[in-house]
Amino acid sequence: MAEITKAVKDKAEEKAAKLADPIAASIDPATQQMIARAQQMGIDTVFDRAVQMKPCNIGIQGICCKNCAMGPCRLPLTKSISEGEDTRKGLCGATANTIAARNFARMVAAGAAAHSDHGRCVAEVFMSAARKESDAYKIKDTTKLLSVAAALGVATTVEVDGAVKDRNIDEIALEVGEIALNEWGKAEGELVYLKRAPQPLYEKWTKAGVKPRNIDREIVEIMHRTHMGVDQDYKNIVKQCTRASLADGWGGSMLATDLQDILFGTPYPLQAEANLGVMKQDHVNIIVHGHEPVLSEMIVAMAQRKEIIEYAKSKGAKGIQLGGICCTANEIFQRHGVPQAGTYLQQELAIITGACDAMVVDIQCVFQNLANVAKCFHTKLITTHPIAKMEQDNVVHIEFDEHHALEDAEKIVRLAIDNFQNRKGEVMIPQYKATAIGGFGVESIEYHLGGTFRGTYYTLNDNIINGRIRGIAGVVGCNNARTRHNEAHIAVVKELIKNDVIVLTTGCNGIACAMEGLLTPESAAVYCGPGLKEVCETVGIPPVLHMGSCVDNSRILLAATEVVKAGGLGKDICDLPAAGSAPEWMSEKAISIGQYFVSSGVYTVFGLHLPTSGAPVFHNYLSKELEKLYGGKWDLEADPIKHAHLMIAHIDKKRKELGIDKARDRVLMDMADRQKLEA
Ligand code: SF4
Ligand code: MSK
Repeated sequence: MAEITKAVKDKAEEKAAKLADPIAASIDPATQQMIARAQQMGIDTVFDRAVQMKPCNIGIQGICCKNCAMGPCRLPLTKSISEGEDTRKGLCGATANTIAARNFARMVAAGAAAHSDHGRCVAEVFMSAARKESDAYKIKDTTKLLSVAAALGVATTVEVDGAVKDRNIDEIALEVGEIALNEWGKAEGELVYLKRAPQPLYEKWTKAGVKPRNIDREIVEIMHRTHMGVDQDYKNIVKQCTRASLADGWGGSMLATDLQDILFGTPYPLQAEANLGVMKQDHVNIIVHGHEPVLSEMIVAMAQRKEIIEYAKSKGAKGIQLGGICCTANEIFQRHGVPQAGTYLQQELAIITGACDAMVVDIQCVFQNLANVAKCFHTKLITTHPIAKMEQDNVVHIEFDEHHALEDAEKIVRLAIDNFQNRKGEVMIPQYKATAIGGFGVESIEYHLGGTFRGTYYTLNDNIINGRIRGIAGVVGCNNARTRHNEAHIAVVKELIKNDVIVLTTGCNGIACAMEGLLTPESAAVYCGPGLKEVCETVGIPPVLHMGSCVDNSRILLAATEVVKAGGLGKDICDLPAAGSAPEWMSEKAISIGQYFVSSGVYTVFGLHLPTSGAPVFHNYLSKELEKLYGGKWDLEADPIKHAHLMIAHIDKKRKELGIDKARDRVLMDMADRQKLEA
């Protein structure tokens, strides 16, 4: 009997040991609460699966090749190899450098493809709007249209009888759409937007021979070059990584951002709330998850219609509560103030509340396990994109098409409303949420930090030069279940603002900062160093500026370009006291973003690990040699405080090179120091 009891106990302990510790899994109390609830209900989440399945030690280092059927060839890195001559090779003779570079390149290709295909979809919808084929989509922001037209070389005026007149907006929109769509597959030339970069950077790209010819071609060429037996020089492979990543950052992503702004409005600061606590027990809760605002914009519009709200009330709900997960959250937050329900790692947890009447997904970052979790509740899981379906039979597919977008959105919202009465079991919505201000595009930063007078980035530059602001950091990217949810995101950002570095954020870092209350002007008094605090309080901005979704990293490139243009901080992006970071990255898109940041002159630090460590020579090339070509380089640091200080050290180095390090020495005074002076 005693033995049976012990066996049962051992089994129970073994099972418990395979579950995640909610406190160790996340710093966020709402997340901890929902992980514990899932475990009590016997539903596994990504947090448990991360405990149960360890990553492959060879794959994680980037040194497993499966590019042909003679492999997979695995080239483990041992201590003796790293110290001596590296003779490792696959069956074909591919070296560790070749294998790691090929794997890295394929990540860039997948990431650039994901962002750029998103952009292509937006461009197609834009064309329908320009051709007036769609009732749902219209040219909303004509000011942005005119500025994008100028960047694409589309004339905005016309000469009639010797007089210059404004050109018809519809004609401009059509030409913008045609030129934009052409960027994906034009036969000759180079991407038009490359010329938006500072001239010295453009010249570096020209000299290095990395200017993208068209978006699709560079992605295809990576797949060709990394096929068995093609490019076997890691430096040459990295060259193509640069070209494809630039096609993402200065191509597909930038076009996605611009065309989205024209269709749905350029973001300006607005207020919302963030975290799972935004869901409401007595409302129909619809969670929109994925990336393309083409879908979510229609859901937002439909959920606000009077007859739809009345329909929800007729089913016993008090109204409709929308919430976003992942970059869809960022898109509808920055343009409509729709609350952000959570980050990438909270997607299953939104369903675990028992209050999610529908989760509507499109593309990228969507867990297939959502279908298994939804099965345990009443939640309707709705896929909407022709390229992103799920095999499970409880998933409903309602294909979204720009030609009948409003009808599709209505079908989806009514399905969610009809499902409200099907809730079963106890609803448990964690009572945690924070206020957040978002909507800081290139244009609104110019307004807030440049002022109405000058309308440029001059005031921002002035504050950097006088040292109140030490530098600029772009902190972006995903969560990763291999590390404590949001811990590194928040630690890195807090350490930066404590040291007077203003933070520009996108993606899931933006949501993490929103959940932590860092996207409010009031947070400056609590977390910032004296210089940044003073600027934030004077101008009324948060120390962390939310700039949107993953494709909106292109806004960071353009903001950096504006800082260069405003003068006094060098001639190129690499001259700026600025650095980039992705503390909890996980997606292939992050690698593409990292590569285009680096190739645009940004010192870029990733957290966790990089799939390069098994090939030290290749890793060294990325983290040292690339700087000679473009002024930016990769770095890796898992410890968030050290990570932030690597960025700060780089910022200080740039300040010194610019000769503005002394200015900062003078302003580094806290209130007590000042009071002493005043006395
Ligand atoms: Fe192995 Fe070479 Fe085939 Fe890769 S391409 S799996 S290294 S034989
Ligand atoms: S959603 S790519 S987890 S940031 Fe863009 Fe978040 Fe990363 Fe997806």
